[in-house]
Formats: sequence, C-alpha cells, structure tokens
Amino acid sequence: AAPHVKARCPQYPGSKIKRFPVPDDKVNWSQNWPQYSPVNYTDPSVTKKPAWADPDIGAFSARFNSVDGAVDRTSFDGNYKVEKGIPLNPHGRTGLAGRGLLGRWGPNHAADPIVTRWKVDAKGAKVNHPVTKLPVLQFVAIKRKDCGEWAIPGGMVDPGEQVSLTLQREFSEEALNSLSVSPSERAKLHERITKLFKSPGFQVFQGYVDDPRNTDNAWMETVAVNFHDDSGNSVSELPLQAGDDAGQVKWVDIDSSFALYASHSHFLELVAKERKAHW
Ligand code: RP5
Ligand code: MG
Ligand code: MG
Repeated sequence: AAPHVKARCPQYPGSKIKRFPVPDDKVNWSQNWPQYSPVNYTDPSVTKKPAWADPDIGAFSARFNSVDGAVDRTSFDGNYKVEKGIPLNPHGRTGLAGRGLLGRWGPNHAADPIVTRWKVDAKGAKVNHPVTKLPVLQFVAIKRKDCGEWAIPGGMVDPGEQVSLTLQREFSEEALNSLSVSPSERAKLHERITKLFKSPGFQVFQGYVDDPRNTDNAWMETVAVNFHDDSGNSVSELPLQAGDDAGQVKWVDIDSSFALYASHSHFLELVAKERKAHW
C-alpha cells in the first residue's frame, strides 16, 4: 500500500506543532533511521482525562492487540508492535509521538455511514454524467467543524457499541441533528431511518484511515458501510440538518474531483465502482 500522506501533514491539526518531516522512503519502521526524532505531543483535550481517552502509558495497563474490557484494541491490520509498552503505527512513521488529538493508544475505532441515492432530474429520471455516461450517485456529506473539510458523517465507536449502531447514531447526530431535538422527535427520526440502516448495506472498507490526527502511537481505523436508498423515498426525503461536529450538511454528487477528509474519497470510489456509477 502507498505510504500514508495525511498522517504526515506538516502542521498537526488544532495546534501549532510541526511534525518531524518523514520522507516516503523512511515511513516504514523497518528502515533504520537513527536521526528520527519526532515531536512528542498529546493535546490538552486528551491529557485532561475525558471519559473517551486512555490515561497516560504507565498510569494504566492496557491489553493491546485484544479486546480490553469494552475497548477494542485490536487492529484490522493484524497484530501491531508494542515497543516499551507503546503501540507503533502499523503504517509507519508520522513525525509525531504521543496521541495528539486521539484518545486511545493504538487503534481508535470509527464507523463511516455512506448514505447514497441516484441523482435525478425534475421528472425523476436518473442523470448520467456527460463524460462517462454513467449514472451519478449522490451521498450525504458533512463539513467538519474542526478543519472545514467535507467528509462522510462518521464518528467514533463507543466502548462496547455495535458498529451497526455507531453508523446509524453518527448519521443521526451529524446529518439529522438528532442531539438537538426532543426525545419524541428523535424517536421519529430513528423510526424513519431504521429500515435503511437495518438493511445489510455494502461493506466498503475496514481498516486503517490516513487521518491527519494520526501519530506514531495512535491512529484511526474505520468500518465504512454504504446504505443505498435506491428508490429515493426513505432517507432522501428527510430534511438534512447539521449537528454535533458537523457545521453543514448536503447531498453531494459522487465524483473523483471532490476533495474529502482523510481517506474518504477512496471509500466513495469503491462505492461508485460497486454500483456502476460515475466516478
Ligand atoms: C476518520 O475520522 C474516520 O473515517 C471518521 O470519519 C472520523 C471519526 O472521527 P470524528 O468524526 O469522531 O472526529 O478517520
Ligand atoms: Mg460524531
Ligand atoms: Mg464525526
């Protein structure tokens, strides 16, 4: 696989910290590199010990490479190395040690719901792309508040939470603003999207995410699942409203030229290919 790129972004997100520059040929840990001296950084939001974060190494005993109580510390990439008690990023060096903005040492598990529909014209007929002649898919995108980039409305799997629940919950929170409505409104939203989310969906990807928050010792992994509203009469009819860590939300045409957060563009490419849609 190509070496991670966003995980080596020069400026660490949400900080003034600069990563130690890592050239492509030094990403792999197996390349001996005595001069490597990454900056050690863990964001104050993590060190102040919120419920979603681990304590510091040494202040607790984590069972890495296993399901540790309710926290899944296994990686989709297989067993990762733990050196002097600290997990090593399986995709290699990032120029930054510590956890940065991530709560967990080692893998931080997320889920990405890719909700799609066909793009249709005023008469309801599918729209084909002028160049590829293939039908155009649209997906629900959110604009992240942290970096301003467009993204899939994904989020972290809570300890012990089933990924199927995370997918539906994060979509509800970020694209339907379920956290800001009354319990009865929330129940109604839940009912209206449950059928789509209970359908098996198409599992697009599971594994490492090239996320700008990744460090040498903490990284994002995700399960991305596509829920497709083929007839356009379930989620397509819901009013989208941005919530939680999303600043905006809208249906976006799936197209290779639309820049997205982390590895999200790669996930959409897989969806487009699977559904024989324009990319
Ligand atoms: C990405 O970060 C994942 O693909 C997922 O979309 C997201 C989860 O983090 P938060 O949205 O909770 O910040 O790596
Ligand atoms: Mg969220
Ligand atoms: Mg999120």
